[in-house]
Amino acid sequence: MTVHTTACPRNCYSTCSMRVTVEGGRVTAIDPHAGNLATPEGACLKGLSYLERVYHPDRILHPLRRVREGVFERISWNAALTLIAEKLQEAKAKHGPQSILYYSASGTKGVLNGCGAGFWRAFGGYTSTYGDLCWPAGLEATRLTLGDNVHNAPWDLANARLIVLWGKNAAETNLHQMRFVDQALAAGATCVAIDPRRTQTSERAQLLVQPKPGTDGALALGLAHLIIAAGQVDTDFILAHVLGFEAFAEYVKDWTPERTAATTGVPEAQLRCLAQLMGSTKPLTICAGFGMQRYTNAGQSMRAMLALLAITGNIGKPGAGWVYANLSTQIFGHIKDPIDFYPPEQPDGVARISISTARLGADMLAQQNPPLAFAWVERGNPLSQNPETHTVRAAFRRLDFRVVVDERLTDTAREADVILPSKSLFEQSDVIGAYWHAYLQLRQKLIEPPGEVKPETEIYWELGKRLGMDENTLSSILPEPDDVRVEQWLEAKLKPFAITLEQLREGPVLAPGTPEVAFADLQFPTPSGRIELVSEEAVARWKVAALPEFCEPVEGAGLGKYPLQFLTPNTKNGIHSQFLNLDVIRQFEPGPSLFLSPEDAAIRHLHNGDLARVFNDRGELRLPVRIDLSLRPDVVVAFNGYGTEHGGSVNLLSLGRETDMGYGAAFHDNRVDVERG
Ligand SMILES: Nc1nc2c(c(=O)[nH]1)N[C@H]1C(S)=C(S)[C@@H](COP(=O)(O)OP(=O)(O)OC[C@H]3O[C@@H](n4cnc5c(=O)[nH]c(N)nc54)[C@H](O)[C@@H]3O)O[C@H]1N2
Ligand SMILES: Nc1nc2c(c(=O)[nH]1)N[C@H]1C(S)=C(S)[C@@H](COP(=O)(O)OP(=O)(O)OC[C@H]3O[C@@H](n4cnc5c(=O)[nH]c(N)nc54)[C@H](O)[C@@H]3O)O[C@H]1N2
Ligand SMILES: [Mo]
Repeated sequence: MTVHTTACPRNCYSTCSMRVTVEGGRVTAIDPHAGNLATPEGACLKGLSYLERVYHPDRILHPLRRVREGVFERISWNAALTLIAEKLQEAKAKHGPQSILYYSASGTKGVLNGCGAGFWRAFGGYTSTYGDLCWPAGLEATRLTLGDNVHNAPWDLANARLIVLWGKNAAETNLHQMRFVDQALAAGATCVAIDPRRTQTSERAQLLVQPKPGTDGALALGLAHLIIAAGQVDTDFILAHVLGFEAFAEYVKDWTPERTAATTGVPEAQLRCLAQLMGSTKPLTICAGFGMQRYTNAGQSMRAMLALLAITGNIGKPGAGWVYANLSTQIFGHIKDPIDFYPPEQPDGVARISISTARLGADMLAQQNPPLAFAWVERGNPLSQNPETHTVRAAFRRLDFRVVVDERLTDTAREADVILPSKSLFEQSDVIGAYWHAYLQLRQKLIEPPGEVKPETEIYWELGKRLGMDENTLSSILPEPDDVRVEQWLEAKLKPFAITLEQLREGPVLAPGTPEVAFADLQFPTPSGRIELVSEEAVARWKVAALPEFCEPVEGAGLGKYPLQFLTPNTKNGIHSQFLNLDVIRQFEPGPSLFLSPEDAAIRHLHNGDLARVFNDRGELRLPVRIDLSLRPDVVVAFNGYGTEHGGSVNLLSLGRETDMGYGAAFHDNRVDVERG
């Protein structure tokens, strides 16, 4: 029996460190690792469920070839790779290399993930995607305002006197953050949740504010109006460190409590109560989640929220600041493809086309020169997770050939001509970062992959040889397919940062230069060197107003023909489309439901358990009703992550539409109606 340190690589804030027991070549226990000060109590149920997931009968253990719709047969690696190489060469010869789409998403973290883009560059070009489904509007709003995406150490939240969990459901999506919220509460702090839903997070807050979806920008401006009117601003801080306060103060004069209440649906008395709290309690930390970030006005809303911290001087101090996403561990940026985020601006001589992740289906169909013929998907399940499932499916079906690398037969894998099995977290070493704490961690290889499973780097190596790439080219982009070489490759990546694999084998290590308190020196890497409430860069890059002005979300209340806002947030016990097939998870998350307010259910004569049809012009779903006594009327909710097996993805109803900045996806900017199914 041996015990090893490793970490959970899922796209999740917590990125928990784990102590894993291996007996006879099998993982038998997963325990906490106290060395990670952000996650000392260890993994959540999902992390513990790896004991089931890694050995689950749903895992694909060898390459599969499609015989006809829904039917696959086992083929050898040799047959699979030879066929793929042939199809790649055919597409390249006929249309050029850009007829190949390389699509990857957030299935797992890791430095080795960057090898894919390197491989396709060496192939001579490809079509990639820009933007991201997850967080970019908020990243960009933060960068424009503060200059950088860093925040105070997770445990510093215990020092806050007021915590606002804004569009963030930490008790379900960042469990470990609630420990620091609890510590702050025990020391007398106040916690406020801002969410159209009542959640496990808001149950632990003293105040729940339930705005109409997509109106957080207006809410922030109305709060700023009251704070300024009450003379609760930090004038010295503003004079020294804030750009554009006067213009901002002038603009928010119009955001009177009456207008704000009418726009947001938040009662005036509650607005005044929250403004009083924010204007008078220091230090204040706003933990902004991704909720309000999934609308067409997301970036401007987040800029308005950031302004509340700037005018009250709550930045650069213990217990204060903005906790959104911490990019301190993104130190390997040079091997990440910048075009993934910003499309046309970094030409590097390789002929690449880049299409929008948010509009994936429509952009795939629209591409002409050359048209797409081949897709390679890894770490992603776009038929469930990207907007506009119908269009994405049509776009995949239009191609000549599709390869999907995944561990399960997902909705996307079902569309593939060849499915290649992917490794689990215990089957190849990699170095991973995080976006809440700032630890770098080693995700160690602990067991041999089952069946014929190979890690992606090995797949690329073998495929490269069949495509006639020489070993020098391949070894300049990939580690050789051998455990020792993989670790040497990782060691070389770490070297410039004076971190060794041996250190990481013991436990997590903070990324170099990680501050305990972000912006403590009050230096802001913005064009003006100040916190920018007025941003010329926002105007130039995103064509939005220089001030964080409020625009209604495109499918906002009263706009369009459908009466209900459709929110599709995350499940507590899954990560997007992952984990939901496991028995241990299904005990708590048996399947999707449609949550309706009692008012909306009553007018439609719907009761708990009835089958309802939720629909708009884009699609429909049939789901069992759950009446949620605390939901805002005019809002309906179904969690994202479920697919065809459960009646279809919620994205059958969403539209591929970008956020105002960052090329994100405006998933919740989506109106629907509900009727008896
Ligand atoms: N258990 C679990 N944890 C996860 C994930 C998961 O799938 N499951 N995914 C990880 C990833 S990739 C991400 S991006 C994060 C996301 O983490 P969170 O941001 O915490 O999660 P979401 O569910 O996207 O949204 C949070 C809340 O925003 C609310 N919301 C929706 N619209 C609005 C709005 O207009 N205004 C306001 N104020 N609130 C709104 C929703 O009701 C929801 O409760 O979680 C990470 N952690
Ligand atoms: N309607 C709606 N849609 C949403 C959201 C929403 O709030 N509402 N949230 C969005 C957000 S925040 C995100 S981050 C995205 C997530 O979108 P995705 O990243 O596409 O979703 P996941 O289901 O996490 O993972 C995709 C696949 O990666 C596979 N995978 C895991 N590990 C590996 C590996 O090591 N190798 C390979 N090859 N595959 C692996 C998993 O089995 C899974 O099938 O979804 C977005 N979609
Ligand atoms: Mo995400």
